[in-house]
Amino acid sequence: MERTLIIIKPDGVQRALVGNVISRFEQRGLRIAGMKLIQISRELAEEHYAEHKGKGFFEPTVKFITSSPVVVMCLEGANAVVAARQTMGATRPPEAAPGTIRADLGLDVSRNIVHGSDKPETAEREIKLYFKPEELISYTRAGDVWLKE
Ligand code: DAT
Ligand code: MG
Repeated sequence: MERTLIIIKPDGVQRALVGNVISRFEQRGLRIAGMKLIQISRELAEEHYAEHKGKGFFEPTVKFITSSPVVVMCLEGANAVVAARQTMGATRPPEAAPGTIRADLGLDVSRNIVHGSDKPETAEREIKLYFKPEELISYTRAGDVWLKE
């Protein structure tokens, strides 16, 4: 069982795509371990995007992610990191495969609707940025036994 950190970015919330995006992850089989609506501070955004500091898109990306509320989720499941990235699609919507969130719902890299951790180690770091341990709940859904042999 693996965990990943997902953010429905300001464009997703403002375009009323929250339910659509959550549905896709749920239908994939991923389980919601934690979820909340928050407004990201500049400090948190800079820490979240620290690996991109110095790049041209860093400042606009920080401005954007702090511009309006976001939904943060911790999702749980087998290979959750890779599975969620697949369901999201490639970073640039024109390169994302049809059927993915970024291809179906977006057009431009700067407004690509969702964030998802890129590696298990990143997920561990990012989950800690957004959730206290007591905000994450481990439980079993009735349907979980139907997700694998
Ligand atoms: P991902 O979000 O797929 O992990 P990333 O970590 O390379 O992609 O970049 C983080 C975010 O920064 C990305 O979702 C959107 C923004 N971004 C990346 N490259 C960009 C670019 N060339 N122009 C504008 N925004 C960009
Ligand atoms: Mg990334």
